[in-house]
Order: sequence, then C-alpha cells, then structure tokens
Amino acid sequence: MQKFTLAVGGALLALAQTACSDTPTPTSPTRGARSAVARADARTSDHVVSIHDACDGPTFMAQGVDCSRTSGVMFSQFIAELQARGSVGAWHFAPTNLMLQPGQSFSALNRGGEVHTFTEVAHFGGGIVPILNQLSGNPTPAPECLALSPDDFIPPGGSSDSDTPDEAGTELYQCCIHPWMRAMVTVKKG
Ligand SMILES: [Cu+2]
Repeated sequence: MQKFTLAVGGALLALAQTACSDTPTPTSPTRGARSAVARADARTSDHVVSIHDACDGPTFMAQGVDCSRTSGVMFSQFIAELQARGSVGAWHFAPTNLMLQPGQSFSALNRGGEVHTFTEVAHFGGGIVPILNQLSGNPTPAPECLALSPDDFIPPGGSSDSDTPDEAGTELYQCCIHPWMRAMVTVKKG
C-alpha cells in the first residue's frame, strides 16, 4: 500500500510540474481568472457534463495530490476501491451519455476538488499516471492523452472550452488522469 501511495503522489507531482512547465507563471490569480472565464463558458453552453470527484483534501495533499475539498474519500480508501473494482465511483462524468441536437454546444465543468481532463479520444485507453492506468486495467495510454497541452488540465471550478460538433455521430471523452472517467457525446442526425 505504501508503495502505491508514494507512486501515485510522485506521479501526480511530476505531472503537475510538467503541466506547468510551458506556462510563464501559474500563479493563483491567473488560475482564478481562467476559471471565471471557464465557468462563463459552461453557463453559455447548451449542455454541461459535470466532472465529479470526492477527494479528501488532507489525505490527498499528504500524498502530494492537489485537492481543494476539505473532506471526502480518504486517499487510502481511493486506492483500495481502485484496487478492488478498477474504478472509483465518486470520480465520474455525469451524464456518461450526452445526446445533442445538431448545432448544440456542450462543455465540461469541474465540480470536484482535483484537476481533471475532458479529452476526446478515438478509443478509450489509459492516461498519464502509470499507477492509475495499472490499477484501473488500462495499461496502454490513449495517444491523445500523451499529447496534452497545459490548457487541457481543468482545475476545480474550471471548465473545458465550449464545443459544437459539426457532424452527427458519437465522440468519446475520458479523463487522462483517471482513465475510468468516461463519457460519450452523441449528436443526432439533423
Ligand atoms: Cu480525472
């Protein structure tokens, strides 16, 4: 257990450093401004996919994992559930199946306490944290998750850019940190 927790903390720490390396100064005012813009984006979209987690701030922060919530699922419980089930229920997108009329827009809003991504992939796969890939049974990263830019990381309270798919069909979205967090967005035929 101790090995797992250290590995996850280290991986996410490395991830945070990588994610910030391209941005000049990721100070909290900048992040706050971006979140405000992002929330406005979510408000004006026709549909919103909510990003949920239940991280317990104190025990996650102790492992080097950023979490803005004050209580919830303790880090040890998170790892135990992931080991037992390959997923952690409170970490999910809602809805998991979104139906759009042609021309409608949508965005994803982070209502949790951790950073997440809402990344379109051709096929569901693993993300960028090897230990979470392993414990969730997604050993091979989705290629799209290996080509993320700093803007793809959605902080608590932030949202993805509003998107209006221009073709009927189904798109797949996943979190590139917690690869069991998945959603399908289907645009009906006009
Ligand atoms: Cu996530």
